[in-house]
Amino acid sequence: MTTQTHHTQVAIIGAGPSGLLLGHLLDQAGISNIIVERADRDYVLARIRAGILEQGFVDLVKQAGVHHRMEKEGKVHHGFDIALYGQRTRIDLTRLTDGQSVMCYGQTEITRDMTEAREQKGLPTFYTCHDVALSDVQASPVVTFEQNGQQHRITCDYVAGCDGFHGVSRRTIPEHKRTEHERVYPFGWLGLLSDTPPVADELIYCKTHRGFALASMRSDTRSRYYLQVPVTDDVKNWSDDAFWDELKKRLPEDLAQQLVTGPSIEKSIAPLRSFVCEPMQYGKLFLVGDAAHIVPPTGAKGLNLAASDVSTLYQLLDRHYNRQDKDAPYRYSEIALRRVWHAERFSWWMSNMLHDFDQTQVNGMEKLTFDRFMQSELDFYLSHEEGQKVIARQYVGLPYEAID
Ligand code: FAS
Ligand code: PHB
Repeated sequence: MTTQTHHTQVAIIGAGPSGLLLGHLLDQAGISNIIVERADRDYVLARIRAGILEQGFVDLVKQAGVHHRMEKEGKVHHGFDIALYGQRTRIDLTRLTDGQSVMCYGQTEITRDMTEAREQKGLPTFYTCHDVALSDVQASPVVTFEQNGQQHRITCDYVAGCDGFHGVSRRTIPEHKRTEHERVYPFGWLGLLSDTPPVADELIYCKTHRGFALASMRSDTRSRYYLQVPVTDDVKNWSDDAFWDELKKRLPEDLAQQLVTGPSIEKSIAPLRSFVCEPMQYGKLFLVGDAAHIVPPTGAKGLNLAASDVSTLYQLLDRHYNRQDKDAPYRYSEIALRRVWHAERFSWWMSNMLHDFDQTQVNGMEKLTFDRFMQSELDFYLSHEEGQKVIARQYVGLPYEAID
């Protein structure tokens, strides 16, 4: 069977939020792109993940022209609570950051919006692609794959690896050319989605002796809750009733009494890790979003870091193609990594502050001692305006680096 050949300026691997957002911005700049996605369209659109968008992400989505439903259905949040053993402190984001806020709008929704907008533009997207392989990425990149029994071959100027933590792009960089930094946490997040009204108007991050819990939401009628569970736990161990009973034990008492429960729409356990691959590029291959880095979701940074990578890469490719700055793309990794490491540290810090490390030995110290240190550090931050400002400034997202 003959191989179908294609050419484009930028081949994008992965039709998740990174790939879709990059594709829209490149198209707007007149830069041709093709997306190659391993899964089928419905599978990608069914994934339930992040819920909080930084202003930088919201601005990019507006720039890409795919913001209409987000503006109608998304909810601006001006603060969130941290409940330290039942004692709630509100982090007033807007006051502490001179006017900034975050948008509560599910990743599932923004992925659908960008997918449908791409289809309306008629931009080429291949789903259910098997054996995706990248070659010659240092000189003249080629992407090959098989779809429905047909072999395909894409020649391109650049490849954007937007294929997540388990994708093919990072593995294309020779091992001796990349350094991987990783910390795996001894717990995961058991998430539940339900068509029940949220227990509060804003998010509540709870630190308790029974472990961490998060009360989040997707709308006024759809809630998203998380419980810290041992990394060895299995979602089959958790009936809906068991989940609701445990959540009530971790929420502040007044909220536990007003919690509206109901059947789960989705329930799953996500492992937690901190991970960074350096550098984030190799020749003409760029790693974007989860392909390059992972954060524990405690700081709501995963999806938002992907957006700042996209912003940096799009601007550098725009300079390359439209302002004859031929070397611009080679600055990507250095610029992107500065913001990545800030978000990695904040996410690690929030995770250490808010979770119960159920190991007897943590960092060589007795668990109780470690927990007491963590509790007193968080107590210090929450009880001082300066400390709350540090949390607020990072939660709304540090500024994107200006590309001069
Ligand atoms: P994604 O993983 O979203 O997308 C990668 C795409 O590439 C997928 O569609 C995949 O099918 C495709 N792909 C993979 N391999 C391929 C190959 N070889 N060829 C072609 N395509 C391939 N972040 C938060 O901020 N808050 C949260 O609460 C939160 N919860 C999460 C829960 C889970 C279970 C996971 C896994 C992540 C969570 N995250 C959260 C982080 C998440 O939102 C990511 O940051 C976000 O999905 C990053 O988007 P992408 O970089 O596009 O990667
Ligand atoms: C979510 O709503 O899924 C969510 C919100 C904030 C987080 C993590 C997850 O920090």
